Amino acid sequence: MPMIQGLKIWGRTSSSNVMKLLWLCEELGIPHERIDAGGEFGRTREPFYLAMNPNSRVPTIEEADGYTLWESNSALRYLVATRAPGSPLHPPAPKARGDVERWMDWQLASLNGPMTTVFFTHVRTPEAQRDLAAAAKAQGEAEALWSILDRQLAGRDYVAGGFSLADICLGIYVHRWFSLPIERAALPRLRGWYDRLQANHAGYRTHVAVPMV
Ligand SMILES: N[C@@H](CCC(=O)N[C@@H](CS)C(=O)NCC(=O)O)C(=O)O
Repeated sequence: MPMIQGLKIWGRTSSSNVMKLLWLCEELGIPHERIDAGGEFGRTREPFYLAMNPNSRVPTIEEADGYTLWESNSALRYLVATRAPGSPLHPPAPKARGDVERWMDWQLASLNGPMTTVFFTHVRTPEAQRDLAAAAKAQGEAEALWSILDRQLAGRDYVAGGFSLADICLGIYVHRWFSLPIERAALPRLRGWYDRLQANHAGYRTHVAVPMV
């Protein structure tokens, strides 16, 4: 399949959801141009951006033919479908695909809320304004969820067996979990998976396992 050219990724590199796409592009060798948007770069409330993404959020991807897509997990699926159809990163077989997709959905539906609270409290909120009680509650919720993933990783190198989009969706948060200045329960299989992502995936080291800002 000839590589499709002209992909643009709109979004700042410090966004965990942008990181997912940059990591996938490195895994699959997908050529792209990244354009800063969101956070201190603004742009997301300008009419041209709102026409692509009415949520004023990053990432948004834009194809050379004008097609645009938001929601990072949808963009991951789309990029595999258009650049690497049949890839084990998003396996075509229904049961294998189900195993990957449920963890992608779990990241957005379950882990996203508590992890966002913990991360924003400790990294993006000035000390005097931190709601430490809310952060502690969210940390407890996050730890219970990470314990579920720790059990899932028993006997598996990656979340759904082989390396997949599930690892990309969840890998962005496990770096934050182990880097935040908090006390954590020992979850050795989770830690082993985090170490494996760093050891085996250059895209993870470059785009995800970086200082938190
Ligand atoms: N569910 C959306 C969430 C997008 C989102 O919340 N993005 C954050 C950055 S991770 C954002 O745009 N924040 C505002 C900004 O950067 O201006 C996705 O997965 O793409």
